[in-house]
Amino acid sequence: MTLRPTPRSAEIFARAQAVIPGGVNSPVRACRQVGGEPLFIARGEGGRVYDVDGNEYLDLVGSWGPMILGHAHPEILAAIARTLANGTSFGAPTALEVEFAEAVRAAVPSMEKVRAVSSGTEATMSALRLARGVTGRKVIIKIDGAYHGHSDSLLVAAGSGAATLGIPGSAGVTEGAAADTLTVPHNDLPAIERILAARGAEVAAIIVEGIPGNMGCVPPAPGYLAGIRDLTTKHGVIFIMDEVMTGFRVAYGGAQAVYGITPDLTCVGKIVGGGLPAAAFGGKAAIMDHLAPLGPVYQAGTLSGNPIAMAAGLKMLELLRRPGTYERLESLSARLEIGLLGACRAAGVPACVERVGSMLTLFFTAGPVTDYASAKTCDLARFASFFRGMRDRGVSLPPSQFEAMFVSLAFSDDDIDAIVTAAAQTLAAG
Ligand code: HOZ
Repeated sequence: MTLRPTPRSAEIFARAQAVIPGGVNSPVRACRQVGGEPLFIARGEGGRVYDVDGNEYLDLVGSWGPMILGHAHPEILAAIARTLANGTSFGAPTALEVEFAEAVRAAVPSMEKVRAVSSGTEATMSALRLARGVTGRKVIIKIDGAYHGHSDSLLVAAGSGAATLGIPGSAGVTEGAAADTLTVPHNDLPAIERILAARGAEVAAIIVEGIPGNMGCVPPAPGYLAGIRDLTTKHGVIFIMDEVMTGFRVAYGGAQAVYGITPDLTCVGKIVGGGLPAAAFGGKAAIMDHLAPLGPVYQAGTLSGNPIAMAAGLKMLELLRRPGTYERLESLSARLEIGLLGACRAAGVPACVERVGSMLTLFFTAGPVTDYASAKTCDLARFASFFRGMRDRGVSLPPSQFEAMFVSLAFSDDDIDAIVTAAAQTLAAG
């Protein structure tokens, strides 16, 4: 039953499929796992988005993380407008880029030097190249079901859209690129230890999501990240923490602040761009100084440090520094977790919630979910009908069981209660 007619979205999607592969510019948006079609969004305001048919949705996608303050935040729009008046791109340095790097370093002290790029994919790809250039080693270790963007060597056993669509290794990635990527299960420190004992001298880097969010949200077990830190130090391996989702989200200083870890390199994105295409990587100065023009590792970009994106990101970080930000996010998100679990229990549906701060996944399995293998025990048909029922009741969820919901500061307690009521009705309807 479709409670909300969406004929305009359907019409645009039909046009889209003739000119855009699958009708979308990023695969998960096609809503294939949930047996639906994408909604075309006309605008957003606070915690809500509005589709082209005029339907309103409480938005738990939040542009996959960046909209932590809600959509169309007036102070961010004003910062963009002020900067826009001076021009949009120069391909030459601006003072805003320096301010941006200083703000990122102040938030994440392990990022002693920072380079701005335009997307999380660029950040992780560049960090890997840097790690290989610095160590002179080829092999990287990544986590099964983790997703770090779509550069070749990171598309092995990838989460997010690759997991959603069942594409564990992408066509077009050469055997050579894939052969240098070794994978281990999430939260399996002994597996990392075994690889490093056998091949440590070949391994340039291990890359982990601070808190994996692309197999759904699956927190690190106690001691896991600290164990990786110890092992990488012992074997001279560069520890890269991908905080594209978690940076400025689970704490102002990201997952590394939550767990007390100092990685060698960190990648940030999403929130740091204030909703515009900006990301960054950074870390120990002794490593970062291998980048051109100081060193031999090449990395570049015409739109890197784009002034509009820098202005939006800087304003976003400034607003997040206001007292009470993360306490409020925690209280809204805990309310959502408790409400969703209560709704599942009342309906007799086996489920668990994995959550760190305002990032969470409702998994349709008894749980706990500790890695990609346990995430895959979920009832995907149940998730699909839940997604559709929630959409019909005015709640927009990420269209995959293997993604995280993101709670926004723009929500009120009543908004959270409305989401929980929609969940209870959806689950009761079967
Ligand atoms: N890879 C993103 C989620 N983990 C989805 C990006 C998008 O569709 O915008």
